[in-house]
Amino acid sequence: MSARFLAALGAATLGAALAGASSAHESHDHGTMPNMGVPSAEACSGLHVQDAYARVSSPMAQSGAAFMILHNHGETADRLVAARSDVAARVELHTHVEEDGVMRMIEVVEGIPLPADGGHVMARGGDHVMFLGLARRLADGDSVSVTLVYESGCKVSVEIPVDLKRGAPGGHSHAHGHRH
Ligand SMILES: [Cu+2]
Repeated sequence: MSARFLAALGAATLGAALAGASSAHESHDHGTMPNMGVPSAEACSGLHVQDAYARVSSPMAQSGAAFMILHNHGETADRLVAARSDVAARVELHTHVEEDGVMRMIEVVEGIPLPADGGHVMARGGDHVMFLGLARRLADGDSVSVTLVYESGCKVSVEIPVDLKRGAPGGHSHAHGHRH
């Protein structure tokens, strides 16, 4: 058997394994949906949002971001898996990573875990809710309706005020070219 054939075989096996993994994942998702149901209001009552605000980097900005502190006062861990809003064409969960000394933002595909009786800070320079393709301009004093979707099936709606005056932590994070 040639080395080339072995390599091809290896790639084919890997491909098959990946295909298997992705279809297994899909069927898993579909399988859990029918019995997921909607959690009771009580079951979701421990999911709180504190100190939320949204901002844009300029009046003409096509995108914006929201920051907040997520609390999970419940006894089971949960995970923020999505955010929805009519204010933008797309709403994503983002974080910042440093690559070659440059801060970039990337989508947090796996969501943001919230331990039982724990929380998570979404703040400037870190995790945020990203609004891509704003449907309208955002100005100080406006508010944005956002629904936070949790892994448990809980949905928490929040009215987030637009606050353009709030300073960035550290005060200089806007000097690096990455703006919201
Ligand atoms: Cu972002």
